[in-house]
Amino acid sequence: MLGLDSAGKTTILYRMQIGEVVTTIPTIGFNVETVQYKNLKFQVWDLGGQTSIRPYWRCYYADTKAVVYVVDSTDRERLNINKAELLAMMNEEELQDAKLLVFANKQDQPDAMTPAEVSEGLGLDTLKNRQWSIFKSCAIKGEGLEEGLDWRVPFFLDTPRRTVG
Ligand SMILES: Nc1nc2c(ncn2[C@@H]2O[C@H](COP(=O)(O)OP(=O)(O)O)[C@@H](O)[C@H]2O)c(=O)[nH]1
Ligand SMILES: [Mg+2]
Repeated sequence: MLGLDSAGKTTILYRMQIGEVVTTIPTIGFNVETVQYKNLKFQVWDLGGQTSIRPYWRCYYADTKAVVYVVDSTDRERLNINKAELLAMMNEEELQDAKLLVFANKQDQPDAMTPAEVSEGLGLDTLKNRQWSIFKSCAIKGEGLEEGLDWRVPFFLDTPRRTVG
């Protein structure tokens, strides 16, 4: 789970209430929050302006099934930075098969951009060969999180579909 600082990632992690949030600081010095839930492991950290440590992020890409990208929908000023960060991340070799779930967060705010505006600003339409989805959310009220993170849905977990018949 990634996004710029203050997007709402930590809030989402705590709202999910699926396990204990553990914060670790790797020696190279960025915070990684982790929640382990059954066979799922969420790892969360902030993107933005950390070019020197960026190569170390690789250590966390292994077995990534999905990238959850959280956007502060009121933050029009940094929409371009969000776009650059997200597209750079999606270009990473190890993440080529990862699905992308975007939360257009802080929808309770009157000046929040709609998911369509966020999608447009991030350039999601330009992503090739990528399964992606965008949901509106309000992390402080816990709204929209289940719709997005519903791990019973094959989109998120990549569980094989069972055909009934
Ligand atoms: N109004 C509003 N504030 C939110 C929402 N989600 C998070 N926040 C607030 O935004 C700030 C940053 O949230 P945080 O989870 O720490 O962001 P992080 O840096 O991405 O982990 C905190 O003050 C949160 O209470 C939301 O949906 N609506
Ligand atoms: Mg945080």
